[in-house]
Amino acid sequence: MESNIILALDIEEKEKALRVAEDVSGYVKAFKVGYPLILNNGVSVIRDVTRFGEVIVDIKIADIPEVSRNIAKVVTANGAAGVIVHGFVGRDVVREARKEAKNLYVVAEMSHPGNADYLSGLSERIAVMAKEEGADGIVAPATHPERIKALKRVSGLKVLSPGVGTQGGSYREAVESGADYLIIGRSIFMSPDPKQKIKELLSQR
Ligand code: BMP
Repeated sequence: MESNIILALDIEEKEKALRVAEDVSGYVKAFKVGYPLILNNGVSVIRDVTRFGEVIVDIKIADIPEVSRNIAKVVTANGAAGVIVHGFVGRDVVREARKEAKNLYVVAEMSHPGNADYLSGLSERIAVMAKEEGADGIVAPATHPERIKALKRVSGLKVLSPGVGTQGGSYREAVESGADYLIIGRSIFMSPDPKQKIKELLSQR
């Protein structure tokens, strides 16, 4: 099934995460694997999840360029089809991470209230830089769908958008605002029937 949902597997327990991944396999575009799963189970858990679909690793890389490149290299060697890097750390970081990631996604703006403290004032510049450095997409918030539209317009990049469901964003509004993929976690994996939940969301398209 053609799906625009990236399931955030923010689950610490490997067996549970793999059960959910198996259940929804074929109904998601990819799985997003991050700190909760990797810190508790080791980097090899990335490969485990790839049995059920592509994996985008989200440890929001935000280090100096050389270290960032090496982090991207390690997760790619362990099966990551894509890597997420923070944009606020600068162009040189994105450029180095680009060298090792198969697909690179840059966080331009975040979905939580604290985004307004600092990051939101930089988002347009980050999005343009991401495009110039050859990123495959940006991350922009479904909690503020007008920002999806604005950041897509300035960058021309694909938008991966978190914030639907538990954080208050609407699937439909995010899609209508131009989100290419929706990153969704709790409202799917904590529901009694994750696959059914995904089908319901997709039927709103
Ligand atoms: P949930 O649907 O449970 O709120 O999960 C959202 C996911 O998207 C989490 O994995 C979180 O790390 C990620 N995310 C986010 O919520 N906002 C952002 O701005 C960037 C993210 O990567």
